[in-house]
Amino acid sequence: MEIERTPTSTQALSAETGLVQLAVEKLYRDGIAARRGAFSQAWVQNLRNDIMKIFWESIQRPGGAIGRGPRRWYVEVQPEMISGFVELTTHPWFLAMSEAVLGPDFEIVEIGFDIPFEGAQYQPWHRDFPSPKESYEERRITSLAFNMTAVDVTAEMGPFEIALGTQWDDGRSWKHEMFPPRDLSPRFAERAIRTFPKMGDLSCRSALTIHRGTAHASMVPRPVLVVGVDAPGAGHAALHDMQVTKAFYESLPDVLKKHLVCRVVEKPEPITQKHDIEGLVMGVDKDY
Ligand SMILES: O=C(O)CCC(=O)C(=O)O
Ligand SMILES: [Fe+2]
Repeated sequence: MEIERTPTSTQALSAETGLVQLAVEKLYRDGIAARRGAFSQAWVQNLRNDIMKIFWESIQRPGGAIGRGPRRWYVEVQPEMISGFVELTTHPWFLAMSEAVLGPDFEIVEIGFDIPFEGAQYQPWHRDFPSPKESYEERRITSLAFNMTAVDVTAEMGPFEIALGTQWDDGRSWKHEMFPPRDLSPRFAERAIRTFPKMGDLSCRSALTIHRGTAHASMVPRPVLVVGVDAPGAGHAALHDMQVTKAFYESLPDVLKKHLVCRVVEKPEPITQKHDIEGLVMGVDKDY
C-alpha cells in the first residue's frame, strides 16, 4: 500500500502499514477500528487542557456549543485552537487509514469535540448523517470520524456504545434517515459494545455505524475529539468552513496543505453552530 510521506521514520511507517491493513478489514466488518497508544499521556493532557479551555469559552457564546442531549455538548473548532492538530492529523495511522479507505485525495473537513458531563443521559441510537447510496448499496465507506478520548474512560463515564456492523443498514425510512425506530433497538443492543479507550488511543469509525452516548454518572467529564474526513464528493465540506491564519497555513507540512479543506483568513472566526441534530436534544431511557 502506498502511504503519504510524513515526518516519521520509514521503520515506523512500515510497522503502521501492517496495523492499517488489519484495521481497514475491521472497519469494513464492524464499522469501527482502533489504534491503541498512538499518543502519550502527556500529549493527551495537553489536548484535554485545550478542550476544556475552549469549552468554557464556547458555552458562553450563543451558538458556540450545541446541545446533544442533557448536559452533553458538541463544539466545532478551528484547527489552530487545538495545539496537537498537526501531530494528530499527520500521525501515520491517521493518514494511512484515510488514504486506504477514502483514496489519495481525502479531505479533512471538520474538527470538534463531544463532551458529556455528570447527569448526561442515554442518547437515542443514531448515525450522524444519512447513509449515501455508495454505502447502503455498494457497501463503500465515503467518510470517516476519527475519535480520540481525552480521559481514560471508565464504566461510570457514560461510555460510547456502538452496534457493530450496522454501517450498512439502509436507514432511508428512518426519522431524518438517522434515527432508527424504537422497535429496532433490540437489534442494536444485541450487536453493541461499550468502548473503554485510554488516553492516547485513536479510533476510526464510519459515522453511519449506529451508536449512542450512554448515561454519565461520573463527576469527571468525558471529552472526545472528533476529526471528520471525507472522500472527494462525500459532501460534508460544504457544511463546514474551516479557517486558518496565513502563518499557520504556511507552517503546515505539505501533506496537510493538500488534504485540509480550509480558507486562509486574517483571523479565524469562532464557529457559530447553526444546525443541531434535532433528534439528539432529549435524553431517552436505556432500552430506547
Ligand atoms: O458520547 C459520545 O461519545 C458520542 C456522542 C454522539 O454520538 C453525538 O453526539 O452524536
Ligand atoms: Fe453521534
